[in-house]
Amino acid sequence: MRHQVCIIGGGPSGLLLCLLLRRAGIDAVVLEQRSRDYVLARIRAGVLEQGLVDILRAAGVGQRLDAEGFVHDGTLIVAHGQRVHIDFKALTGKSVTIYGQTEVTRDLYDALEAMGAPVLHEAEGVTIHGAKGDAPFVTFRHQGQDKRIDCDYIAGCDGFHGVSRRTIPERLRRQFEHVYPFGWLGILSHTAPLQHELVYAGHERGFALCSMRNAGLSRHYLQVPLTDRVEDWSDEAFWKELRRRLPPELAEQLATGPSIEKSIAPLRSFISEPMSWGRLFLAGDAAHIVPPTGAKGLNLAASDVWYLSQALIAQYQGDEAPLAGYSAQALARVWKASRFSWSMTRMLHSFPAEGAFLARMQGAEVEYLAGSVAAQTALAENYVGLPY
Ligand code: RFL
Ligand code: PHB
Repeated sequence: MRHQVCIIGGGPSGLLLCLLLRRAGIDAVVLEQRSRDYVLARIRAGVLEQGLVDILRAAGVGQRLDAEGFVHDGTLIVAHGQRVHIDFKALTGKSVTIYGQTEVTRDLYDALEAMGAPVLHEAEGVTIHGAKGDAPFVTFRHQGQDKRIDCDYIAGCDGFHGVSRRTIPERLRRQFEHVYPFGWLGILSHTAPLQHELVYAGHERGFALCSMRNAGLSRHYLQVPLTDRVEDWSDEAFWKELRRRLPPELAEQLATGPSIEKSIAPLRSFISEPMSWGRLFLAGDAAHIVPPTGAKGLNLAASDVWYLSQALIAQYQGDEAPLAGYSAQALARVWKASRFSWSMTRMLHSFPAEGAFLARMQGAEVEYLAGSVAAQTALAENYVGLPY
């Protein structure tokens, strides 16, 4: 088999890249190790920056998003006795849209299917060959048969645990990592969202976040020790703890009910440089991970994919500079979004091992935020997404 671009990984990065390339007439294929149902069952991101919304619309997958997504003009931060409303719209002129990653993925699948674009699910043993040379190819097993795809370029969109990043020789990679001493326990429930907007709550018992997917579906999170397991948390215990971490007037309004999904995700910051090697280009979680506090993971995947799609399109038109500059261009935005995610995480979580000094610093930071339009603007401009 031959395709111009072979994309490894059928998460949002890989599917969006495939759609953007195919819309530009470039023959791209996606290899995904899991089944379609498995990919669609993963509950992940929920906050889309304007940049991602614009890309989805331009790619022809904005219809359901426009009909069903919630536009949020701000968010509420409650911590250290302060209640700070960050008015994105007034401070930056921009908003974010609440629309689940699962729905984005479903829309991308549907659009690719309608175009007859190949997404090969349950591709096993995907291996990259010759990425440093002029004739790269990818081998894998699909439906019981050994397969080979020859291509011009390979896009590594296979997430943090994928094979693409590790294909780049270790001596050429610089990895930067910060592991936080806690995780997020998340539940999805058929209950009304706490408020119209998201509520980020810093509390001495730990961080909490009240988010949503739609008017009848809530997504809530609690900071938990890394040693906790999902089985340790009954629904009752979750709701009780969430109430304790919210200010009383919000705790009173919290609607509770049975969970329909419950999972724990550890938090880390991770960046691998460079994001390209020969004819292999990494995008999304394959190259970097951010803690979810700033809602940046999916949005960073989208900016990578945007840069990469434009660079590949230029390459096929004879302009080689954008593809040569892809890694540096993507990394510049990745570092800024990683800094924001790290600073939001530091400001709002409890770090008991770090003692009272940090807790006081966090208090001072939230107090400063509450009293400074400049500080609120800086937070808002990062939250709605830096331009690309
Ligand atoms: P993904 O989604 O991990 O997809 C990678 C795909 O590659 C496949 N794969 C392989 N395929 C073939 N061969 C192999 N060897 C393969 N190895 C792996 C995998 O099966 C998978 O389908 O990466 P991608 O596409 O780069 O997308 C990144 C986003 O999924 C991620 O950054 C976000 O979900 C992060 N994130 C959030 N991001 C936001 O922007 N806003 C949020 O509100 C937000 N909330 C979150 C989040 C992530 C969370 N978790 C669980 C990590 C909340 C949570 C709880
Ligand atoms: C979510 O709804 O899953 C969500 C929202 C905001 C975040 C992280 C996750 O910062």
